[in-house]
Amino acid sequence: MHTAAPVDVPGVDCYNTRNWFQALSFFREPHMKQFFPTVKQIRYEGPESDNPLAFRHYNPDQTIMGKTMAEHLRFAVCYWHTFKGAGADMFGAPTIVRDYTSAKNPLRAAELTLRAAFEFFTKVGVKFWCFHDRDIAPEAATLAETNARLDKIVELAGKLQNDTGVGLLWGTTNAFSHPRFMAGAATNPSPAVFAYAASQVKKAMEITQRLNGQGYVFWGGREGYDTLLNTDMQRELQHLARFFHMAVAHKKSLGFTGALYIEPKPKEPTAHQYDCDAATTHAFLQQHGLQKEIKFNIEANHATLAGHAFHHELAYAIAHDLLGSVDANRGDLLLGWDTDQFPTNIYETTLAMYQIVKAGGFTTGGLNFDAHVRRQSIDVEDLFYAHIGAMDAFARGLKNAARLISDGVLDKCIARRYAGWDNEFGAAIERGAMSFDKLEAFTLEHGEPAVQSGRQELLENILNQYI
Ligand code: XLS
Ligand code: NI
Ligand code: NI
Repeated sequence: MHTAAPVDVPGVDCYNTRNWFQALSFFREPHMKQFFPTVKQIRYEGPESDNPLAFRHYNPDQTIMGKTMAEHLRFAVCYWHTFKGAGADMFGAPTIVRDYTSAKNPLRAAELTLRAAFEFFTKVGVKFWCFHDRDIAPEAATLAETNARLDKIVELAGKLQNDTGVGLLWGTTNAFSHPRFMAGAATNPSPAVFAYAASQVKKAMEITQRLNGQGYVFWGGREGYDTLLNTDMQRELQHLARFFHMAVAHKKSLGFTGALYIEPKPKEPTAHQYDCDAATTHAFLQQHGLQKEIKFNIEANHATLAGHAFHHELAYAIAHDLLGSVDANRGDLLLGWDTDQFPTNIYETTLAMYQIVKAGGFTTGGLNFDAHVRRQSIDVEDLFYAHIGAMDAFARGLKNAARLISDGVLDKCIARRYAGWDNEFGAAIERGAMSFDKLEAFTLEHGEPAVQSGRQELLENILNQYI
């Protein structure tokens, strides 16, 4: 193992850009090689800048509605796509080669990758990262050896977090790549696989706690089925609920104070995934008495795969006090699968931030870029362009949303549209003081109700004025 002495950067506060420079000095120590030497700290240069390696809109220290942009947006970089993704697809080999993954010794490669990741987080100026257990340390022959590898890497991750001020937004487990999980993890027909998955989640939760993670995610990669011909759906759903109850119990026994999130997705890789969308998952949580224990990590591309708009899934989660965190990406509607592209659509980031800011913003959650560069984007600079564009897209969305909220234009229209419910008659229905008999009597007395325009086109025009 490489044993470079840790460099202390006291009091690094990443909400403050000046301190990012301080944190960066860590990577400039003579014993430390830079992994991204062609890229310096990314800074805000304003909308007129033509520097491709600068922010035009994301100005972390700028205050909007009482919080800085960094506090509102709580950006996170995901480890799996950004540092482990190599551009392979089902028709082609990896296209992306990084020197930090090339070491023969798998633990040495894991360590170099982690160091590269923290240089990247610091240079791009995010406050958080997210990982799967198997992203940061490769699986060994036995669970015990795998866990020992994790412990080593987590120790280094803890040091790098301290040195840079970058924190863990959430951790998770990969219980879908290994062949043992081909028929699912918690919904596997074999209790031994269920047990393996539980052991993995137990460890992943413990390392998340050790790294001060603000949350822990469950994405049910293969928790669903390919065909009902071989599936006992009722039994699998019971097992899934049992698994979550055990996870909640373990969280409590650890004293882990982070939030638990389920990340709904309708399909892919399974034909049908049980936590299909926010509403389906909400029903599942209620059915099993878990609605107070688990919130949602809403992913944009999963929303569209489920046939919903991203902001629909956010609005549904918010309406039921279930919004925890967000995987910020987008799909390609022409392709129709989970392409995990970087978000660039200002219309969508505006509508998403409108929901999030109106609901009071994130507490433990944030915007995690669960996105990967395209297969032909093979240079390290492409990783930076991708994150800069995505951060700017959300910064613009935030600014637009803040203006929409403070001007109250949509709120005023909605209040007018529902005004009937504020008078005595509407209020009586709402509080349950009416019956079908009374409503029939009202209708017979008042005749045909007045109708009003929904004003959709006008509202769309108004929205466009803010974008
Ligand atoms: C896959 C999911 C996955 C989760 C974490 O579609 O988005 O990456 O975010 O397991
Ligand atoms: Ni995701
Ligand atoms: Ni996804």
